[in-house]
Amino acid sequence: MSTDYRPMWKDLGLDLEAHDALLGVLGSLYEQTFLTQRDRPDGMKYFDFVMSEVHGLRIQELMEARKQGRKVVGAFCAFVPEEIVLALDGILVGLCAGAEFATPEAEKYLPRNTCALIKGFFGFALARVCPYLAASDVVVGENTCDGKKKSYEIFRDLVPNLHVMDLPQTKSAEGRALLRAEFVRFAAHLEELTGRRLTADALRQGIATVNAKRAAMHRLARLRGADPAPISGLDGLLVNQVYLYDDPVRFTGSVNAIGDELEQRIAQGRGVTPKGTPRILISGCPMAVPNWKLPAIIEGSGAVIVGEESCVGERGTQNLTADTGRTLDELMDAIVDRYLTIDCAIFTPNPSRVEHVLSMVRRTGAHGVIHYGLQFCSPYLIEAGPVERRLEQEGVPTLRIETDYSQEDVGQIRTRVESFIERLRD
Ligand code: BJ8
Repeated sequence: MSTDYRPMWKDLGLDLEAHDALLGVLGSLYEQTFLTQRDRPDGMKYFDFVMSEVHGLRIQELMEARKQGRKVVGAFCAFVPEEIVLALDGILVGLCAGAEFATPEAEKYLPRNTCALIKGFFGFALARVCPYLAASDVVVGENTCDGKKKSYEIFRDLVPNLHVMDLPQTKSAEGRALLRAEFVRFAAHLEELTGRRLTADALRQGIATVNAKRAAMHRLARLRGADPAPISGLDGLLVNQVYLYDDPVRFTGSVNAIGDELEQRIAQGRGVTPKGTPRILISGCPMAVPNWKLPAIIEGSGAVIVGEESCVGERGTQNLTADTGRTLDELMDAIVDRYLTIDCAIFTPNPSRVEHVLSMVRRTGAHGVIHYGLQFCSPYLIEAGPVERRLEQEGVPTLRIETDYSQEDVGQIRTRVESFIERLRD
C-alpha cells in the first residue's frame, strides 16, 4: 500500500498499533502462501492487488460511497440477500473473521469451546482491527447455529448497529414463510436507514447484478473441472473470498477475464500441476480471509483442490435468482426461493448438501473429498459422519479434518493429508 491510510483508520476508531501488527502478519502470510505459487494466471494480479489493498483502497471506496449517502451493510452469513441491499443502493461486505486475534479477550465473553470463526469476529471487534466492521452502517447477525445465535446476544453490546435476522431450521412451508418475513423486515430496516423505497425495478436490477456475479463464479467452477487444472485451489478459494468484499460489477468483470484466460490455458493443455495430479474437493465450514491453512497443506502435499463446497465457495454462490417476476412480491418470492436452497448444516434434515457434494465430485473429476470442520462447530462436525459414509458408499474416498485457526496442528494435519493423497494415487 503506497497511500497513507492511517488517518482514515484513525477516524474509523481502529487501534493503529494492533492493526499494523495484523497487516504485517497478513502481508507475509499472503506472500508465502500465494506469491510463491508457480504459473498463476495473469488475471490473479487483480486479486493480488485487491488483497494488498483490502484494508486500504476498498475501505476508502466504502468511505467515499458513505459520503455520497450510500450505506454499508456488514454480514457474517451467506443468507444475507445482496439483491435487496443493492436495490436500496447499499453495499454488502463480508465480515467473517478467518483468523484468531485477541483470543484471550474474546474468551472473556465467550466459552473457550466456541468455534474459531465466532471467537475470530469477537476478537477483531474487541481489538478494533476490522475496518469493514467499523465502516458498516448496519451489521447483520443471523440466527443460524447456537453459537452464532447466542453470541449475538453479547455482540449486540459491542456494536451499536446490529440487526439480527431470524432463520428457519427446516425447509418447510413454515420455514419458507419465516425466511420471507425476515427478508421483508430486513428490507424495511434498510428502507428506514437509507430513506429509500424498495421498488420492483431496483430489485430486478439488484438481482441482475448478483446473478451476473454468481454466473461468473459458475463459469470459473466449471473451468476448474479441466485436467490439468488451469488454476490452483488456493487461487480459486481466493476468488471466492474476494467475492465477499469487492465491488460486484468490477469483481464480475475480473472473474470473467480469468475465465477467458483459463479457457485458453485449457485449449493449450496448460495446467498449474501436471495432468493426473490427485484432485481434491473441500467440503464443510466456510474459510474466510486469511484462513488458508488447510488448502496450503493440501496443495503443498502434491494435490490440487478443484472446488469448495462451502459458503466461501459453491454453497454460497450456487443457483441464480429467477428474474421473471413482475411485481415486488414476485421478485421477493424468487429471492426467498433462491436463498432457501442454501444447504447450510443448520438445516434439519439437510439431504441436498451431500447430493451437491456428489454432483461437484462428478463435475470436477475430484478423486477424493476432504471434509473441513471447525472445532466446536456442532452442525458441520455432526453432519460430517453421514456425509463421509454416503461418499464412501459412492466410492469417493473421504478424509475428515477437525481443526481451528491455530498453527499448532499443521504437522499432524499434513501427515494425515499426505497419506490420504497416497490413498488417492493407488
Ligand atoms: S449459511 S455455514 S455462513 S451459518 S463454523 S459459526 S456454523 S459453529 S458459519 Fe455459516 Fe451462514 Fe451456514 Fe454458511 Fe456456527 Fe459452525 Fe461456527 Fe459457522
